[in-house]
Amino acid sequence: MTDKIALDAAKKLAAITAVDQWVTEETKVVGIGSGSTVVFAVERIAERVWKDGALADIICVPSSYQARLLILDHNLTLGDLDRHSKIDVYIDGADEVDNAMVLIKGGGGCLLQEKIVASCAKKMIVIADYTKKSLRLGEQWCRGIPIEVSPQAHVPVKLKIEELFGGHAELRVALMKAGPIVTDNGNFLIDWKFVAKREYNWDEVNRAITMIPGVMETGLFVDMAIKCYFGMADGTVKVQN
Ligand code: ABF
Repeated sequence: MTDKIALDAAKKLAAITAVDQWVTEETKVVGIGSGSTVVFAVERIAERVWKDGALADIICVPSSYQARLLILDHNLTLGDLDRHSKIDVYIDGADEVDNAMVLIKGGGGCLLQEKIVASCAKKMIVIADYTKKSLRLGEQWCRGIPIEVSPQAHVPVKLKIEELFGGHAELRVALMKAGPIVTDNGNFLIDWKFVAKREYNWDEVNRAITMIPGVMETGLFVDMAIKCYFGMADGTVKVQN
């Protein structure tokens, strides 16, 4: 099997297992994350609705433009936080998950809306392939921690983060340096490569970075997810609490 096929199989397994466990007849509102793993979760929800005739009235609240399109493409009911601000369960992928269930997210460019939707959910469940599992952050995600910033503030925010916590922060740019990547919210992204060997208190780091004027949100999700389902290379699923 090629890497891509193996990874997709692992993502799909994690997604199906988590959806079957957490999206039940009692679930009224489900939050839909972003990224390639979530595609399999939405497919599974749609299969349950359209093939099994289950989950008839389920409402799906998106965390990105991609998630919105996924919901519409699968003919599921699109919700929003104005009408559905109490979400039963939020299902999303991650770039890296450490042993304490701290997540790095935003590698695909979505994080601000994801964190807002996650914060409205009673439970956040992470689905990922085996490459996302780490003992400590930095083992897997060499691109760093994504931080969404107001375009005007990207230089001062970068300098402030480097001064406070070391490492190197850089503006995320499009291929061929065609310009900065712009998020769904019209902001820029900074990827902060922290010092891998340094011991960080991620809760404190997250709070401190969030306080810098111009920062919209960080891709550090601390104390948010309650369970992570990893699809493993051997066809099993590892569940982390
Ligand atoms: C989004 O998708 C991002 O927050 C996260 O970076 C990424 C995970 O993507 P994938 O499932 O494609 O690995 O949720």
